[in-house]
Amino acid sequence: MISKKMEKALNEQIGLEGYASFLYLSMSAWCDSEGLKGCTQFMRRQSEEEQMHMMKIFDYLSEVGGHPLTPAIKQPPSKFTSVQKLFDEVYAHEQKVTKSIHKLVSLAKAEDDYTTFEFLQWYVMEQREEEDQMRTILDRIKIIGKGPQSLYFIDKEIEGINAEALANEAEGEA
Ligand code: OFO
Repeated sequence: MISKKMEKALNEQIGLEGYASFLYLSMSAWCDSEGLKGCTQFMRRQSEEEQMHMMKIFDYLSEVGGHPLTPAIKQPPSKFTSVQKLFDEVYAHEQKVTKSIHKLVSLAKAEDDYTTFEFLQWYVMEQREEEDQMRTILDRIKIIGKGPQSLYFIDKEIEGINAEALANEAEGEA
């Protein structure tokens, strides 16, 4: 049986993952309106991934005798000033999620809740990968620079990163 404190903290995490899913969905719509096909697909896949992260905690809470709550999600921004700023925001959000996961790990440790501690390890790894991916994207945006066709090349780059992520996922499922 999970403690009330841990249950509350995991429910808050459900809200954070849900917000990330909506934020990335909103970003995909903005990318689409800018004609950035690769970025649209990338953000759409990220949104679905965050939805899966949310559901994983939702199901875990039920499994351990807790009560998962459907979160109230505030409307994310729908306008972004540039692709670089958009990815800056994604990176900042992922860093916030990482901090929150680490706090959950500390709580699980403090409560000697080894089941939740073990469950959270997947998220620790996932966040490391996500942050690494966002740093790679931001580095490449910087390298491409601000030339006349930079948006075209950035979009192509993100399309490639997305295809790679999809292939890795398919490999993981095989
Ligand atoms: Fe689930 O927040 Fe990142 O991946």
